[in-house]
Amino acid sequence: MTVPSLDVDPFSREFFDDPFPVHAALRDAGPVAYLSRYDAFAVARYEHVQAMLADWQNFSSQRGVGLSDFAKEKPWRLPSLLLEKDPPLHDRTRRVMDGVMSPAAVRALRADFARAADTLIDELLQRQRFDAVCDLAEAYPLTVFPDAVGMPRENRRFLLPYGNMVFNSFGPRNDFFKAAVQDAAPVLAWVQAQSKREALSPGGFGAAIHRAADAGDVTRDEAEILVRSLLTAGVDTTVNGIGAALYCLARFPEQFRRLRADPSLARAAFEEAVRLESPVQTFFRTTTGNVAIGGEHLGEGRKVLMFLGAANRDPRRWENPDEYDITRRNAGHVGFGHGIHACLGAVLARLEGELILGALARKCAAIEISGEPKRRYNNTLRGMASLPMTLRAA
Ligand code: OVV
Repeated sequence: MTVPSLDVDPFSREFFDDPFPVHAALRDAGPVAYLSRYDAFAVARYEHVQAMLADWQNFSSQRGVGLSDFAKEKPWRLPSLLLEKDPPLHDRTRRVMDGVMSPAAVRALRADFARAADTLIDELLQRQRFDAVCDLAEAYPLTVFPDAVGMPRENRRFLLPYGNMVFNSFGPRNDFFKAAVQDAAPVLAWVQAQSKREALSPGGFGAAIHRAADAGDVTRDEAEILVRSLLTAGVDTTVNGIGAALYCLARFPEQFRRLRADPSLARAAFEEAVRLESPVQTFFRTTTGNVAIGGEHLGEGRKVLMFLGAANRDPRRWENPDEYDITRRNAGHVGFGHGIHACLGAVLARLEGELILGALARKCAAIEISGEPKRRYNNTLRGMASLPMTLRAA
């Protein structure tokens, strides 16, 4: 075997604290490296991550997009009908969900989302100091997203430990995963109940999914699993995306000045934060037969970890990859994935990011980190647990 072997642990605290030297080592090792600790392969160069994302025939999602191989281990939850399926089943459910999250449906949310963003920034401007994670990056999606799904107001914070658990589950059964399972145990029954038709108000995405069952496009059981996808993937991701943007704008004041000078850059500022910080860092695929990656050959049934975050900072693809530059031409970044599994909710995430950063740009003269940031540890997601922040009114 010519594939270089690395002893690194990409699911450890040390790695999460500073993944970038390991990202560089993985990219420099070759198109593919062997992760000896996990008996899995790693792909970290942009070219090959992008090619893998495009190639669902050779790199299957059906055997799970985590380390666990569903062909060998029983899935710990009912598999997702989107994330953990290949064509043709994937495409059937994806078509239904594309209809539910149509451009028109998302456009209809804009006014409410904008009002919520303005109100929240006005409230935060009244405070000396707040936590940009809890009070902003979590608070905003936890208001607008469950509203859009049609969920009741109570207990929405329960979505956070639930998402944290599922995103941890794509890694090994390490202490991060075990702690997340413990944290989420009390909310599991609640989350499951929220997928039911009776729990969802008529105007939302949830009800629209259940109407697709009336039309015969999916079964009633499938409709509940599809609502579960929204509840799982729709909050922690945008929390970390908005958190990343705030963290970037506070660390790159020149970029915040540019955003203030032209608030129409808000959407671009969010997109660039998704590239640079890559809230979703990794997903696995499983090889469906003998495959080649950049001339290296892998056999059937091998797990391959795609480092989206490393691809998004690959110097082979990006100029000054570690710089946050809100006018960078960053089209093609893989922060929302690529190909048939590309993020379904990206339209919503971008709307949320645009409106929160737009409100900041119009209302604030300065944004500062005013205490010690604390990292949040998760096997898949990159972000902060705490980010003390101060805003100065414009
Ligand atoms: C992208 C993503 C993450 C987690 C869960 C799901 C999707 C799902 O479809 O359940």
